[in-house]
Amino acid sequence: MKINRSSYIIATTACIALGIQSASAATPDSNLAPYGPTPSEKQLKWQDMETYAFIHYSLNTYTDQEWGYGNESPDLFNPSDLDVKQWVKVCKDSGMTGIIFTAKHHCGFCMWPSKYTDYSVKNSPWKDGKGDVVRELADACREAGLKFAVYLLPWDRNHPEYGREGYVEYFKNQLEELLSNYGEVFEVWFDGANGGDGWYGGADEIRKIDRLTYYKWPETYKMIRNLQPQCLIWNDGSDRGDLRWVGTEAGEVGATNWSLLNKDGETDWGMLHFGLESGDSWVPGETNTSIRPGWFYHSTEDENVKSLSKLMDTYYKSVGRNSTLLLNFPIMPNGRIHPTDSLRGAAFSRMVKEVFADDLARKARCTHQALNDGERDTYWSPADGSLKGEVTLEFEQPVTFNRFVAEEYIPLGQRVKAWEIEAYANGEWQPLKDELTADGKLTTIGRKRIVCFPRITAEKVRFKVTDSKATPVISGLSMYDAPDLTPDIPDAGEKKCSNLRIFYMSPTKMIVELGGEKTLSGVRYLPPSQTKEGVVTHYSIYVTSDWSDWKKVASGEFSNIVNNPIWQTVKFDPAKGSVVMIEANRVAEGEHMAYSDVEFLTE
Ligand code: FUL
Repeated sequence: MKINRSSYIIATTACIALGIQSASAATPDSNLAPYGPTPSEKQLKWQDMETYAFIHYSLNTYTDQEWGYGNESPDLFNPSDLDVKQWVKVCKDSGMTGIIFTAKHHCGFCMWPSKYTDYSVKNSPWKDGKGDVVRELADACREAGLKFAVYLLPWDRNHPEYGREGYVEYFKNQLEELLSNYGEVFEVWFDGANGGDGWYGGADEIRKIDRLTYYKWPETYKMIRNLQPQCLIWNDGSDRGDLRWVGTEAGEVGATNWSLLNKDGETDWGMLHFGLESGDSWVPGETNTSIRPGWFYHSTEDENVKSLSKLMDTYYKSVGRNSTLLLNFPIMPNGRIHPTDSLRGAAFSRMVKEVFADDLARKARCTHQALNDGERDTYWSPADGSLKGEVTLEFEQPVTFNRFVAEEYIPLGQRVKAWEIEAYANGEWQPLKDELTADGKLTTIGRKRIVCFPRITAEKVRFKVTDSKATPVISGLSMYDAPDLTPDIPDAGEKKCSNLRIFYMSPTKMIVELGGEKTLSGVRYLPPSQTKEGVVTHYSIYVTSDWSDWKKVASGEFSNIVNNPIWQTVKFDPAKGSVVMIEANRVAEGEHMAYSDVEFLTE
């Protein structure tokens, strides 16, 4: 990354001549050295991708599940209209710069004809077993100028050897296949869900592994670096990869977000969500979420595609907080992305473009050119090495705006710990507070920090760094007037609709009276959202009309409910009853089951 010193010096001189306001003189410091950990070239390039897509597609799509158990038949995979070009178009139109594809999810089914297993598309009716979804997608991405990457789940609920030595070799072989035969891969995603119950070749049992040692990550990492040196490793809480999970699938990282972690040791939730100020390694956060409540397609969620305002909120809380946004688009059973998702994605991309179309900071009568030249390789830094500094942007005509963006020059490290923005309006300086945080305070900046606040008209705007680990190095300031969004449908999980009589028979049995006999065909369960305590992960459902003859109508697991606490839908053969019992066979934490809401599907 080139530091454009000459334009910097010209800019500074011009600004001083024109009288730029600056508490600590903004003169160039030609000896600025990096401070602390710094990003690699590939981490810098990755962060420039800003928004890229996840695509979840596997046998789950055909079983209406979030996690397969590993015993689902490959016969299920027979899409009538699989069209990777449509996926690529939708993703491109949604502003996505790349795609990460679920080559293998928890069920172990391979979306490419791996030579190491029969549990793959080669034993499916689709294209008479001659198809390769990974190949088609990788090619379509390249053709359309999108980057391509793979999600390969270490936990494989199908493989007989899972939990034993043999599986680790198998996993490595599969990764080698994917990294050797499909061109450039920009990221490998190793989901953190690891070990538990599964089919395991018919053993149908619980297998636990030590996630820190079992997979022999150091060897695998060596192979990845060797085969694809530019590829980033996403790994959740195990051997440190190049990127980190941000501790939630809700689509937001902490407003304070350091791109740092320690090279060794466990990472707790706080470290994932906020980074670690004192961390010794550059491990930036990637914010992942789905455009729908679930990761896989469920027709029951067709009405719950995230609203435009929710997607914008997600953008501000990911890209706008020194992270990237990995946004998931599920594939329908026919092999295409649903039109609502595609329209919402396109609206999102248009809105992002519209919000950031006109940088008002450029209209400042005198501004520091390195700060508003639109270049990320020029920067401003207080001359005296001070940990504080400020710059004022002055406007000939008052400007109206509601977004402010600051960018640090991260090749020299992430430094800023606290900053402020003030607007001079109606004869006084007023602080602008971030309306997307509880206290409105501004802490880290990193690659990009977007601040949202109510629209204001001002003659001058002051940017102040009030605390920094080392002298701040700022590469850009910009201001925008984002159009108002019309409020739209609430997102899944926000509604509360039950007013039924609910009581407990024991800490793990919840009874609901339906108010008369009904023909019941399903139950929906919304877990508590802020805690794992009482979240039901495995359930049985019973129905009765006389309180003595209980008919078991369903049992199973609520997959991924801990990381993604959304409505869970269980459908079963219609059964008559006036009372329903939901039994928690397992809860994520604690002894008592808990819920936010339940609903019943009746005929
Ligand atoms: C999770 C998985 O368990 C989900 O199924 C999904 O793939 C998501 C992206 O990661 O942890």
